[in-house]
Amino acid sequence: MAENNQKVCVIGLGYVGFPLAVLCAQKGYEVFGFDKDEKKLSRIENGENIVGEEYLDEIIPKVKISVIRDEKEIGNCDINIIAVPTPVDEKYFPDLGFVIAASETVAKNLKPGALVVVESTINPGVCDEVVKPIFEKAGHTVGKDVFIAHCPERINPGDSKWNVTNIPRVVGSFDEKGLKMALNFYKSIVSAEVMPMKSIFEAEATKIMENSFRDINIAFVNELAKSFDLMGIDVTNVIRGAATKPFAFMAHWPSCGVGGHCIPVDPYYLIEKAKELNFDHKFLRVAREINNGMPLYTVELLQDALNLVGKALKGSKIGILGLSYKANVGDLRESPALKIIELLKERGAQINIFDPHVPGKSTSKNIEGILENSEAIVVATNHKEFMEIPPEKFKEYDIKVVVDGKNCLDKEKILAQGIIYKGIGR
Ligand code: SAJ
Repeated sequence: MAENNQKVCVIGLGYVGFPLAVLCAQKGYEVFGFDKDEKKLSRIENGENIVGEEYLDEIIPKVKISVIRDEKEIGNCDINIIAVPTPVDEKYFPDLGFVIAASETVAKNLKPGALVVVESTINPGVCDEVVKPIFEKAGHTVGKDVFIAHCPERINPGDSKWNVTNIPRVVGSFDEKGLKMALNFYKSIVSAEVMPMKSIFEAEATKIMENSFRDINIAFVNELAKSFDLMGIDVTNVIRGAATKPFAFMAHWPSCGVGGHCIPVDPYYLIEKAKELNFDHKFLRVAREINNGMPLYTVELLQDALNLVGKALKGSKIGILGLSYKANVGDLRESPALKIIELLKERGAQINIFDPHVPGKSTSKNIEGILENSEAIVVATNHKEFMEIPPEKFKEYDIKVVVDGKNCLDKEKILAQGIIYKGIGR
């Protein structure tokens, strides 16, 4: 629970910052939220669950989050959490603009002696080379009148089991006092292990390692999917077979691409940092190339399947089921579906889109609507609504080809309808 009425300010009220702010308020902190997006602030004032995570629904009505519109009010807070995006630009170069802006805002208004924790995912060295100098330039002495720590976020949007209340954390700082302050804070809100790292660099490296681990393992099964497809082997059955081994194997699944705010982005932070030190993370680079190539691979599967029924991509009516980067959420960031649509349009296909979680960007209002306007279907997101489509329905609407980009449909039943089915590696 909160110590002696400490005030917490969360800078960045997205899928990471907002749940954290709610949790801090629930644990007795006086919580303030700061965000550039006025809409978010007013929605929070209206008591809305602005990230839509169900576990927050019952907590929000019982807690108070005060929004800050005058950044000077940050100066009342004892603990400042920076939870802003760390994207990459179109050339996959890290964009620390949000972290820099947030750090400058906090540094300008800092309460002397306050703790500043960066939760945004960053590469080793960012706290030392980017964040710390900002506070020093503002006249603060790190370890004396400001304490800086890094506690990388581990939010998994849409996960009904793991969330900010129970996910273990790692924490690193520049100094003992900063580490102690950060450990005390996270131990007061998280009902899971909070592991102190030997340095802030180790804390930065931990998260990048976690997500790079995921990216290379997905690339591994994506490459297997391509080779096993040529051998007529269903890679998903082989993965299930390998997963019967109770140790030393961790299943990942091939798909039409790797999206989201983290997995396809974080490895580039490490690749670029190591490049500064003349080290080439070729393995990470190759994994990124494989995963970035999956949308094109999916389009080529569709093209070959259409050719089997005497059709070309050009002029064909293609229905895209799903825009979001992962199941049952409405988040488009780095979504492979967007790349697939771009590639199909370049090849002259006529596109229809339906994603129940992204109605604003769907051209059809429902599944029947998209099926009646399509000759072939690409499943780009494994939303539960799509997995419930009876295979007969594809036949009913005379769909000739189904490309299952998330291997989430019943292959045998679709084939039994006389429809060409192509999965990713199955
Ligand atoms: N994907 C595959 N094959 C897999 C797993 C995922 O193709 O075996 C694809 C998904 O379809 C999606 C992308 O990769 O497009 C990312 O999937 P994700 O499940 O990692 O989803 P994120 O990015 O929302 O959440 C991840 C967290 N996910 C899990 O560990 C399950 C975790 O890595 C981080 O806590 C989080 O990013 C973060 O914030 O860094």
